[in-house]
Amino acid sequence: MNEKVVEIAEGIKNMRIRGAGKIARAAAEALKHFALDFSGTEDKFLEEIEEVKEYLISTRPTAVSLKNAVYFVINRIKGESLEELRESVIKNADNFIKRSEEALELIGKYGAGRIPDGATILTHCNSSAALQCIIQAHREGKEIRVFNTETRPWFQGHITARTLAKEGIDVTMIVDSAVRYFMREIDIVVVGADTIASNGAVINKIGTSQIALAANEARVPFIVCAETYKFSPETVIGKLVKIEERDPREIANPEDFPGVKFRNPVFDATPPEYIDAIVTEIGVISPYLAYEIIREVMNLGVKSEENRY
Ligand code: RI2
Repeated sequence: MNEKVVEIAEGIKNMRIRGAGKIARAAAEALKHFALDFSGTEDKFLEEIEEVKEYLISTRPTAVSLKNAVYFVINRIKGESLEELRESVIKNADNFIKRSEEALELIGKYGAGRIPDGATILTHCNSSAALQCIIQAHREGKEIRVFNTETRPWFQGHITARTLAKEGIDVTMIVDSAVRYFMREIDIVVVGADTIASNGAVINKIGTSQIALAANEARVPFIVCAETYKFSPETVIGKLVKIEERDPREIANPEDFPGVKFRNPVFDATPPEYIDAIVTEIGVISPYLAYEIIREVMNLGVKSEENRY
């Protein structure tokens, strides 16, 4: 297997590369490296790229962004000769990365509009899309304050807190279990997404659904920022989103707790009734429009499961 592909795939697996958008762009980059470095016949190219596809998709099971990126590049391969095939993969990968970066910019603009001047925002984990909205609101001159969860067990909240502080935004980090305690101070919750199902349920970092419940109880708006490639075509044909369970040693050393079992699911699902809006690059929508996004943007042929994104 191509060295660069292995380096990226292992980086995604061990979370050196993380965040649903970043892993999608990294997967596209891996396919580009495969094409750049390949030497052999056309048939071998097509055979090996299938192996690379399966390998990349196997690295993390929940974020559909990863699969959608890989399918975006592979479903659009055109050409007969090796040169044409390679060029096509490189072009598709570059195209995906560019579209993904442009999507973030637009999400920032649209999402910032939903953040009132003087707002206290709560965010969870580390989402580039959510941060884009918060930072954009700040750059537009809005006086905002952010509470962010540290986000056990990987503490992605540390990245969020540092990023916001660097931007000069007033940020306060809290433990995950303090969310309801602070909810009375919050005006809006802004989070990202790893996958959005056809019924509008949002799969995001573990703990998101508890935050949504607390927000709902306190009548605090809850918005999700997500590029359209976070929507899952295969949920239309009845597939359930697989929730990744990682090594319990990410929580504690089981040897220190004889007789104790550990579970470490890293995502959960927030039902659409707890979500006020989803901010995408094609507009701010209700979660109940998820199916429309999947159908129109991803051109889903429900007849073919392969026909993703
Ligand atoms: P962006 C992350 O997953 C978090 O759950 C975050 O909310 C989501 O991806 C979306 O991130 P992980 O890779 O694509 O940390 O908005 O497990 O950056």
